[in-house]
Amino acid sequence: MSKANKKTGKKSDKNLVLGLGATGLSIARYLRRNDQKAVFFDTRDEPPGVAELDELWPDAKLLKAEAKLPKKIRRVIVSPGIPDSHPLIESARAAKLDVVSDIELFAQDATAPFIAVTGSNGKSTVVTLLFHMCRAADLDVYAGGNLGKPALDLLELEQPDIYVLELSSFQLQRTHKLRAEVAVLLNITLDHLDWHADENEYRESKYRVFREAKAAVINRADANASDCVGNIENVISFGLDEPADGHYGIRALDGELYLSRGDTLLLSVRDLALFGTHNQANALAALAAGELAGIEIPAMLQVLVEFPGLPHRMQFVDRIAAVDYINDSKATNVAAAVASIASVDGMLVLLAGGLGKGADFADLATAVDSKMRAAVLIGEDAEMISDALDTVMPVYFATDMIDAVQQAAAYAESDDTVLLAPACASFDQYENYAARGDAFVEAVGTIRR
Ligand code: UMA
Ligand code: ADP
Repeated sequence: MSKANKKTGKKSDKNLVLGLGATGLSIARYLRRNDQKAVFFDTRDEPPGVAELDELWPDAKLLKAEAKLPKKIRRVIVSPGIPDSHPLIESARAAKLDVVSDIELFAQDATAPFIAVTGSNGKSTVVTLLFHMCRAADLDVYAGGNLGKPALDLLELEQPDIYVLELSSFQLQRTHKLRAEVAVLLNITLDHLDWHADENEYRESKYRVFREAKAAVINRADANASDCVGNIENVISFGLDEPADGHYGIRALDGELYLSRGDTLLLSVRDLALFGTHNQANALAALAAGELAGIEIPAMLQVLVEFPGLPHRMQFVDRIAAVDYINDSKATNVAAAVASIASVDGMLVLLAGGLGKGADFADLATAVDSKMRAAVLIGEDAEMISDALDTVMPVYFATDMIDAVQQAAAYAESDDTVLLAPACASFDQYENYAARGDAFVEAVGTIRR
């Protein structure tokens, strides 16, 4: 219901849209389609979406960076990149306005069921597995959200049988109602401490995925998860241990490990196209979610045998002079980098660095221990990572990606791996993780030449 201004009695009828990136533009398109009023705001001098907004909404009002909360605002719709500490959000909350994410609007309007996937790591992989699993089961399916295509843009398309959404903590924090057909929480390790008020807020935002869900997938390694799904009837767990009846896990037989449901062996991990223990966990989570969405197991197993993984996730780049080069640019936090290091056999030269987002890099030092030939560091928080690593391995600094790869090639010995697993966001040097991964691939190319 619209709020009314107490003094004038006039109805508040406008939306305030914060952020003009991919999400902001999708919100603009949504509001336009729904004939709603809006004013726009972005903190940047030249927001990326300005030209497109101009075409889409020629008379759109774009507020200046230092603007105060305008009058007659009914609702504030916020892009995920803007933290809650922003003064406009604080003013909006003080004025008791509704502050929501694009996902809140999606959930209100979606007429087909959706699977919601969150977690600190593995989201994109699991969402993409589920997308292919739905396709293999002949379902019309769209995937989006944090994965890339903003959720509201999916509503423009013909109604599918099901949606698969990747949700970040930023998006969940401002989502009040999420009636997911299946809600999946993959794992929680610390990340985004530069955005969230504290660790607890980050964790709580992840658990919000279960609010109002009809069915849930939880990780057995997360001791708190089962408390958050007490009111959900259908809950399936996954984990790397042996599973109880109706749950997913790993069983060993004659020295071979199998993805299993209860005591039924489903697939040898050797037949999984993805590699690394973390991807066994991702495959099990996808199987559990797929089951809850009604997909037959054979169709899902076929996908697990064929899907090689997304670019920039443990992507083999080249083997040069008996050294493997692997691009895991999407390892944007410490836990992800630890998982990728763990999945490499033999010694490695780690290429890391970027924006640390307030992380503690001590865990990286503990995890890498005896596997590391050396680390080559780039980016804004290179010094901070060096402080954590230089007691356990030789650490070198590089000026850019080409310098980093050339140094790494010089330190690597025969049969080593040079692994880009930055443990950091890329925004200090690159547009995004994909641009950083591309720069790595290009730099590896310069060694071959
Ligand atoms: N920004 C400003 N001022 C503003 C608005 C944004 O400086 O007024 C900055 C943000 O701090 C951020 C960048 O601009 O550095 C992008 O922010 P945004 O909210 O405009 O982002 P979008 O372009 O809308 O993209 C977002 C997601 N980005 C973030 O959450 C930072 C994309 O996920 C997502 O694909 C897209 O919506 C569609 O849903 C990317 C991401 O990095 C992959 N996500 C984080 C992650 O996975 O770790 C959460
Ligand atoms: P997200 O979308 O959550 O960032 P991705 O599927 O894109 O997840 O994987 C990003 C990186 O996280 C991978 O390159 C890998 O290093 C790491 N990773 C993936 N799955 C897991 C997992 N289940 N546990 C820990 N780390 C993981």
